Amino acid sequence: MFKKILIANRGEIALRVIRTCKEMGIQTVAVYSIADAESIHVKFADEAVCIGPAPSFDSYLRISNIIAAAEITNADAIHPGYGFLSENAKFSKICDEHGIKFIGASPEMINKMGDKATAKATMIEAGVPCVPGSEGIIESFSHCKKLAKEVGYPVMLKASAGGGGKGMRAVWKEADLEDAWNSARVESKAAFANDDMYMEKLIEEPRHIEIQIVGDSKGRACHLSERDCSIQRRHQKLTEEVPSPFMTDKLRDEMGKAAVKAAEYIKYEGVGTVEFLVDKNRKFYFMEMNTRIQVEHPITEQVIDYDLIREQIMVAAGVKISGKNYMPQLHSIECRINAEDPFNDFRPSPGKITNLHLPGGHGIRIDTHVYSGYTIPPNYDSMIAKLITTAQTREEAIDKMKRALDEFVIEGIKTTIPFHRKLMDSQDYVEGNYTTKFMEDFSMED
Ligand code: MV4
Repeated sequence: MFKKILIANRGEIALRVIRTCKEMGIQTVAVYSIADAESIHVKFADEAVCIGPAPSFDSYLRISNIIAAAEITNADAIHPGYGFLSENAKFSKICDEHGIKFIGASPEMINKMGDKATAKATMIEAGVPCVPGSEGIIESFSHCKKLAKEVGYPVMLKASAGGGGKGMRAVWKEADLEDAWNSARVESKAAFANDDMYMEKLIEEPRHIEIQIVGDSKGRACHLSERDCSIQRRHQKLTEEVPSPFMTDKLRDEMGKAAVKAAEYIKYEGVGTVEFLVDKNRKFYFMEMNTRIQVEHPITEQVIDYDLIREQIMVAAGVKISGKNYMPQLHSIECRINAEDPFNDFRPSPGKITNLHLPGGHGIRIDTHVYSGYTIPPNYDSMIAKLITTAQTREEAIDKMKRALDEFVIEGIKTTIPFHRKLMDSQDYVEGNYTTKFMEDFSMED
């Protein structure tokens, strides 16, 4: 087992990893930028190394500084958390070259799943349901036009290097295809220095339902049920829940089997997530595979009483997995509390927290790094806390969420608490009647 793990991240996920390391008797090293000198993960770690100035590019993304921190503290593993370098193949490779265990996917796996067209071709080989469309990259516009006719409008153009909606265009008729093709490639080139595109039949009003999987070094995998992440704004998840209100036992069994088949086919090792699009007829299609721990992992932990960070560390240390599939025994909802103003187009609202009261009580979990007097720096992601409620039924979990949101006090900055409180009163939400289109019609106005 590792003696010392360096956490190459910040905020709530850095604290989350430090907590599990402490429970496992593993020493921890925090890295921090100058802007995070007063951050709680620095205080809770056994050691802390400043890795650079505020901008992520010069600190949390600066591989040389992170490796140097691992070397001077003699860390034998690095946990990347999510975001930053968590799915950076070059970082994974450099860790290997320095004899430091990267608690995540291998460089080959990251590249294979990071290239969306390759990932999809692999899933087709594995027999995992995929959206009908192009066999790999589109070679030219004339090829694109021909493909769209075969697939049938509406179609979705997607950037192979993309993800999270960048370089993606829905095209409803041929007259719009060329502009979409050109603008998507320009956007993809700018964002990823790569403009390879692929095409899929457009799935209208899909749900985003993802399956948590764990693979061991023997090529076996199991699934830990689903998470419904359909409520998103500009491809940013706002709230997630398990079980999905759209799920049936049959669908869960089929999606769980498909996710395990995907993981075993690629011999996936560690904790991962297989994302699916689910249409109104409950047909599901592979969308993407993520090789990192996800922000929303706590709701899965809550319903099956399972520490996913511990699992990541154990698998990375070569300990084999239990191999059991898990069905949700409870209902859990996560609301992402962001330092944003929902009454002003969710614009960021960094600054000093002058007063903080965290909700508590039975079935309440809060993953946060903030404290009263903490100043939220403007340099990073706006998420400051995750409020998670867990109960026997969805109704009880929603009621608990309402009570917790009413109790939650954060003064000195604007937050999305009022948005979540209004969401919990929305009839469509309460009835579980929502898709990825939900936020298009949601308004904070009465
Ligand atoms: C789609 C789709 C409809 N049809 N693919 C969004 C980003 C990336 N995860 C893929 N996405 C989508 N791919 C086909 N063939 C609709 C989306 C989509 C979406 C998916 C999940 C969650 C939120 C979304 C918001 C807009 C579009």
